[in-house]
Amino acid sequence: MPENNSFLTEYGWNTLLSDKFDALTPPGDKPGRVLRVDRGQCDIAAATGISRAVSGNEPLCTGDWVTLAGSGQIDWPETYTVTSILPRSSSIIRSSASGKSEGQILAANVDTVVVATAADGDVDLGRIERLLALTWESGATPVVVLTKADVAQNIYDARTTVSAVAPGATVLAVSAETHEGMDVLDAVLDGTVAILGPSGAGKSTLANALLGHSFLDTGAVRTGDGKGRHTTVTRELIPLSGGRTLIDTPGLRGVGMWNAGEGIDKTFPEIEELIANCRFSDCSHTSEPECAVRRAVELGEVHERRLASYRKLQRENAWNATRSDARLQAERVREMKAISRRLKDHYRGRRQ
Ligand SMILES: Nc1nc2c(ncn2[C@@H]2O[C@H](COP(=O)(O)OP(=O)(O)O)[C@@H](O)[C@H]2O)c(=O)[nH]1
Ligand SMILES: [Mg+2]
Ligand SMILES: [Zn+2]
Repeated sequence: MPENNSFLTEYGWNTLLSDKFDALTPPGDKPGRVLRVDRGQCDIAAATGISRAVSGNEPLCTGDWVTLAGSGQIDWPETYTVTSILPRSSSIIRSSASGKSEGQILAANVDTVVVATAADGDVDLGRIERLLALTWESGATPVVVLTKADVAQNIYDARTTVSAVAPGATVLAVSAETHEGMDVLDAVLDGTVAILGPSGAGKSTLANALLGHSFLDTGAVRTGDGKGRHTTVTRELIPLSGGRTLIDTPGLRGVGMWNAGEGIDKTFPEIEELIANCRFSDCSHTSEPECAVRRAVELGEVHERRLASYRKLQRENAWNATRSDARLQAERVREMKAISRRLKDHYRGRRQ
């Protein structure tokens, strides 16, 4: 039977992915995209429609393109097994909130990240910078969106202020209420889109506006065979128009820096540029002599708040790296002990 991946096209399947897939995949395996992950299983979109699949060994995340073995029979939707993950074009990683010293991948293959901020109150610039660093690091392109433009005090001022902390990023003001700016936003959103921002920023409302219908209504599931089989799956990845998709990942409130050095540098290019001129290569830009960054702050060329924000993210990034080093160290010790224990058992066994 010829493969028909037209259903998958709605989830972003294209010729580029098809080539990647053909080059990497054993014959017989089929492509799929992860819509949501829970323990050991996931919801996937495949040519046959939406199914459940058994996860393989590697940890999956929403947005992953995977190879599937099995038939994906309509009455046996779980017969798919994820056999491998296609290389990720981007991954959004945060230091895990649970205090574990590991990075956590929130979403993969994201092309555009909307950094959402409500324009109707005090705009938290530090949070925007944090999310920008996370986004640049991930490989996705950020678009900073000031939401609730209809109820902002002065949307032009807000946009100017935000643009100053988002060099290299597009900054837009929108209202999901009046639809002001929505067409411009729609035009800049490309590929797989994720919306990040604090609770109350208007993320869900924005998602609904982009989808053109209520987000919750999207729980109704299409099937590939048209027989109307109804499965209740909660999806975090939803088709937008034109093969674009929207990822709505819960739990993005406390995003910590994880291995995000390059992302931080890209967020603060005016500071990054100066660092090479500091006298000490490990300058912390606090009280060292001949610090080019502090000098620029004194001359009013770099904003004090920007430097403080930069240092905060850098410190956090370094701290998380230390934690991860400590964890790797502990793991290595545990492994060594396990090996020596096994050896001991082995030799003891031989002596008996
Ligand atoms: N006036 C106005 N209110 C909005 C707009 N977008 C969102 N809101 C309101 O802001 C609140 C939070 O929005 P919500 O989408 O739930 O935010 P989320 O927590 O980021 O998903 C809700 O009461 C929305 O009705 C907008 O464009 N204009
Ligand atoms: Mg919400
Ligand atoms: Zn310095």
